Amino acid sequence: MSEPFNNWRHMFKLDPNKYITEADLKAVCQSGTDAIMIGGTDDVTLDDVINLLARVRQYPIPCLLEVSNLSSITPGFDHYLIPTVLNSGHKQWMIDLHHQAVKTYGDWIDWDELFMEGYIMLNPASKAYQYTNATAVNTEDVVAYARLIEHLMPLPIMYLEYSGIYGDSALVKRVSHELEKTVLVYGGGIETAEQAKEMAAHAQIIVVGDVIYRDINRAIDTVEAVKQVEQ
Ligand code: 1GP
Repeated sequence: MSEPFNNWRHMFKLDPNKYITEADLKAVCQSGTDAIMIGGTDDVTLDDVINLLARVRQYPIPCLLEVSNLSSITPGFDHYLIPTVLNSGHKQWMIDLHHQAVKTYGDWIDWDELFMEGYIMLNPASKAYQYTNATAVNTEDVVAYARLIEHLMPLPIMYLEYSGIYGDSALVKRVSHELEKTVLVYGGGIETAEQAKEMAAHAQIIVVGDVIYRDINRAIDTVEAVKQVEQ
């Protein structure tokens, strides 16, 4: 299927709840990354999302909202990414919030702008893992989720989420062998060009988040690094 992200390799994730200087935002948006994703875990407010969207819109780059809660959804993004946390212990993170959103906004949704991400939370110490009441998984579990996402559901995106720590590249490689139609996204702990290259060898898209706020130059280096990698 032809989706906007089919040829993408790199995304920056900006947290509406974190401050970014104008210079750093410009560097991120003009880095050559394929898209900017706006998303966070806690205290994501409509005001902050709209403010960040307006700032990113100064630059000619696709801007996506990764929906965190119902109250911070706004029109104006190129695409909307809708996470469903498959290893959550609570049904609300898999389907109930989505059901509520469609009940409320269903008449106005442009379905072609929405893409569902099958999330697997893999860092028990992360806010996202705890917030969504995720449960521990092993390699066989993750491979089985990949097969569900690719063949049964199916979903356009599988997101291996290590948020805050650098993940297991062997697991990412193993999962990549299961996916043909579904795009594999990796996110978590990428801080160097080498790490970006390693994960980009297996995942189609790597997501770089937190290092933007700690070391902008290293963050920018990950873009060029990914371009050197054949998947
Ligand atoms: C977070 O996967 C993204 O949702 C990126 O992770 O912030 O650790 O880079 P980091």
